[in-house]
Amino acid sequence: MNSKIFIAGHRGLVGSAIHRLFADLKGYDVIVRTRQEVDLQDSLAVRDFFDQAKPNFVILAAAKVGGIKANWDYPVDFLLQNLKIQNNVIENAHRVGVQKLLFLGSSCIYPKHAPQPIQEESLLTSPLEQTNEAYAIAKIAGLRLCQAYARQFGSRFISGMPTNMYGPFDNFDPETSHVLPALIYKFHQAKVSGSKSVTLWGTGTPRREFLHSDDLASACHLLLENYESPEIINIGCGEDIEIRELASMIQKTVDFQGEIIWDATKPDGTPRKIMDVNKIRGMGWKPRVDLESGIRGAYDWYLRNKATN
Ligand code: GFB
Repeated sequence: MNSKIFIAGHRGLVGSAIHRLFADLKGYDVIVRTRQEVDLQDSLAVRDFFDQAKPNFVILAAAKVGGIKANWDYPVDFLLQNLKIQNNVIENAHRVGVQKLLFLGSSCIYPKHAPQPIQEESLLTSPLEQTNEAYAIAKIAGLRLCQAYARQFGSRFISGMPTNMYGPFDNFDPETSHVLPALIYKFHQAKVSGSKSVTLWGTGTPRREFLHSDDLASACHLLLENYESPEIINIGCGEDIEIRELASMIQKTVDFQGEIIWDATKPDGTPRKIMDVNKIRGMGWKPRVDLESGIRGAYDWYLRNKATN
């Protein structure tokens, strides 16, 4: 008999990739709900949904997410919405006897000045980066809640910590999105409107690691079926680049001929956050999408689905 798996957040960047993968796998019946059908912030709605659906497995990819500016401008939304979503889903998963739950956190749970590459053991060893503290605190509460269920009830509630993600179904809004989709949007708009320059945020010197959402989906599959420890596990590609280099790559992909202006009045965020991925690599997983073709694919998706000329 197939196992019922609830993928929370299936319309987002990460959840949609996980949905695509599990929809094609043998042995699973995938359950998804839109926000209109079940608002995960509504405890009663989530309770009713779990009573009726009774999933065997849960992947919690639903979250309020955004780039550096959105995190800074809306700390209440990032803290409160994420706490509500994860508390409702994790508590009800336990209540109806879900066999295994995978909670997804973020690399921003680690201290601003954690030694690089960041090992899982760096969690809570020194202060967080200010620009995304609200989101990080919510995600730390989520992973700790999973660990608490594991300790108190023996629940198989595990937590994966993905690095900066990108891919289809990303948010391309220039104000609220992460850097990679924001740059696709900005270079494309500048190209079609004939602008001579594009203004990017910060100094361009921070370094970030980027993982394609399809690679995260394959990591989630592996962890759900093979990872049993309540200890968190990093999910990344193990390589990072300067934001300036990323900008050049996207500029080239979009074929924008103008100049880049760096607005240093905007925050840089954490100087560097590259994950130590030895733990998940040791399980035989590795990413398949290289950054250049991943950016090409994300731009193609943007052109097909979002771009207005
Ligand atoms: O991806 P991003 O918004 O967030 O920004 P974080 C990464 C870097 O790109 C920062 C620079 O140094 C930004 O200043 N940047 C340059 C830009 N131009 C732009 C632009 O037009 N838009 C954006 N968004 N950035 C996020 C956290 O941190 O990482 C989240 O805020 C989450 O909570 C996520 O953890 C993974 O990488 O700094």
